[in-house]
Amino acid sequence: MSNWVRAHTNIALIKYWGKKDEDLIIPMNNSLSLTLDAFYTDTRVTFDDALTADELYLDDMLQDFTALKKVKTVLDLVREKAGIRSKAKVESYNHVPTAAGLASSASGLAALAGAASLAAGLELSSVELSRLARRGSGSASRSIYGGFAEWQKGSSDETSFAVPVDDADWDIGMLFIVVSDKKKDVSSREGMSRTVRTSPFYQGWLDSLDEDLNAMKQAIKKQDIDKVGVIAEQNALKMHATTLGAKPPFTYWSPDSLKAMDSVRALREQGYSVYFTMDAGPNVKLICRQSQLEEIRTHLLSDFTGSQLIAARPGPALHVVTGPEL
Ligand code: FM0
Repeated sequence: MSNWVRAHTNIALIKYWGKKDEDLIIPMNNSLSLTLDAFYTDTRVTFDDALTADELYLDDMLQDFTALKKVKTVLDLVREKAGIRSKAKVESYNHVPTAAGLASSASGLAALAGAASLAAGLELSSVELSRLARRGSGSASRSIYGGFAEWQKGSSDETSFAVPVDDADWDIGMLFIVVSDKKKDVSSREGMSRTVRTSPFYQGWLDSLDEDLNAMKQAIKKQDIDKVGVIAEQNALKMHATTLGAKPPFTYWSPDSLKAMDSVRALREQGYSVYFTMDAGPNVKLICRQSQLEEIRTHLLSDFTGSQLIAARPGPALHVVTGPEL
């Protein structure tokens, strides 16, 4: 039997931004995402008595201690649950169409949760897998599912997990605009922590979330691409607004991010249902009809190069694969 597990990345339409409990990764708010076909991670875990320390190989390269930190959290939880003492070798392959900083902790930690529990002989439910992935990285809790998923914040380790919302088997897709990042990085972990602690705008973000979440769920149910897009775009802009009020302030936007936003607005003026969202980096992700992905991509080729534009469709849940795709 193969121990390789594949998890696809997800992009939040209602963002997770801020933790109530930084150790257990309990979020301040519910979030809602779409899992995508284009980006995924294949991972295998082998528990081995002969190892003296956990090892992480990412795309065949041995990683240092920093990269191992989130991985170790998940491995320790699995060892504790399964009564295993051995160290583990983790082999992981990231499938991102370009080397463009799109590698996501969401697919990585979700695949690890699946692969480590499989290797340990644990038979976990989706909810248990979601809780386990959450401890590695919050957004990974949603990558257990295909289609749309909602991470319900809960109030404890037991009650904070994602659930499926809709299989996304309708005319929706995403187009990634990969822009260069010349600025110094503020990780999402550090960025959200600083914002919660210091930004006077953070409370405003929290206060408007219930409304966004409810409207988003309605829009998904009605398969209304324009409503989904409008709400997602506004939600992302509000999240990014909180970072400007932080001490010290920061932004994930680059000049090219603004250029991409302008292109989206111009396409909208031409009648396309197209909207954008952004995460903890300068790349811009477009929400549009799956049936118009290629048409929109063609239009954008006047502003961006082909390799900057990556189309994605809704992707599947966590699953076992016969071997890694190399
Ligand atoms: O995905 O500190 O999961 O909802 O991408 O590991 O729990 O990397 F930038 C916005 C993802 C945050 C929004 O944070 O943080 C979203 C974000 P961790 P993550």
